[in-house]
Amino acid sequence: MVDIAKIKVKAGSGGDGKVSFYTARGITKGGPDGGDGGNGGSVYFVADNNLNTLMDFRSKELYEAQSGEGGGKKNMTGASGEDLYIKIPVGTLVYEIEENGRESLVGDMIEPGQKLMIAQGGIGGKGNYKFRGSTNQTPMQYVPGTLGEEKEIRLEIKLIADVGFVGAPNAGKSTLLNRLTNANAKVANYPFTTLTPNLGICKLKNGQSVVLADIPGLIEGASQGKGLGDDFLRHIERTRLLVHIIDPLDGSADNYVENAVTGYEMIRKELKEYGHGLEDKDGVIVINKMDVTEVKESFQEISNKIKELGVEVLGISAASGEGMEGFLQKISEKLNRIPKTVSFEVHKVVKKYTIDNLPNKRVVFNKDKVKTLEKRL
Ligand SMILES: Nc1nc2c(ncn2[C@@H]2O[C@H](COP(=O)(O)OP(=O)(O)OP(=O)(O)O)[C@@H](O)[C@H]2O)c(=O)[nH]1
Ligand SMILES: [Mg+2]
Repeated sequence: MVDIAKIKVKAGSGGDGKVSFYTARGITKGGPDGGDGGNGGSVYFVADNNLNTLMDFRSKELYEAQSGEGGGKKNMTGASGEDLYIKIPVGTLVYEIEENGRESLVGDMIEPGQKLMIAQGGIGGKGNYKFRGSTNQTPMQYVPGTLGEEKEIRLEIKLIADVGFVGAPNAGKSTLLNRLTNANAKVANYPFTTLTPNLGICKLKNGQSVVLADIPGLIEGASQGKGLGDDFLRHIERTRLLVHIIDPLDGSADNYVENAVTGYEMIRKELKEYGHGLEDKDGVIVINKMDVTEVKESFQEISNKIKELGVEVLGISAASGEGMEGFLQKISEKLNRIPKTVSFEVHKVVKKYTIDNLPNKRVVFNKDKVKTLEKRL
């Protein structure tokens, strides 16, 4: 899954205003008739539900909207440049990279169809017709079109889900996702089966639909790049609730209680190292593989030990379905108490210029035209 991309966006320039004078047979000193330039096209991002990767942005770097055309004779306004709409997956964050390399979040595209203007098209200049007046009957002035905005952008997908599954490799995260949803995540008896996140929708008893996210396994030192690293944790940053899935069989044989406790602590530590608020998210802790006798027999002791750490655990079996009802009940209760805040605070609003607040509006005298006109007069 390509979930990060860097691109450049460039809006179209505005067309220049024109300097011209009306001519017709027999009329040599016609009045000014230079039209205005057309506006340049702007660049927009649009959130699209049918996309789930930023792969396409790997093969193309520059995204450019069309420029406006220059003004014409007979006071004709130049054609406007067409806007460019770039589709990106729902859940994509849009960062603007400033010249000093700093990034600011300018958009969080969480609603399908959501639009964000990322680069405004240049504004068409004014033709000399606009400068006519009783004291300026042969105006040589025009306003050139302004340049379109140009930006460097970083896109980053953070999946939108209610509940995120975290745990060591092989703990049974994908098995649990497949049991509860229509997902068909790959399951296998070796670590790092899941390489990219899987989503599934689970219908709760109260009719509520909950989006579950299964992510790759975390190991000790993931924050230092061990295993698959911890970048994929970004995909559970938006979740409202985490489910820790613990496999007591993971570790030394006969030491199931110890395995479970250290497994839980390892995940807590890695979440903390990652930061971004994951450590503070509410969680449901489950001991998986309760269908295995050894696990079942150690469950009470595991539960007591983990309770000493201040948290409660549930016993489930993703494989047999044991404990699912209580598990879903718990999720439902917790979610009811957690507000749906899935978006990130956007720091900077993209400036929107009009002809009145243009930062670089200039009036230019058309020298060539002055010469020809001098000749003519
Ligand atoms: N006995 C038993 N085996 C299970 C259970 N849940 C998962 N397994 C097995 O454990 C192995 C790992 O399961 P996965 O669902 O792929 O584990 P995962 O946590 O997604 O692993 P990664 O994707 O590698 O992080 C598979 O062989 C599963 O069949 C369970 O409840 N009981
Ligand atoms: Mg998996």
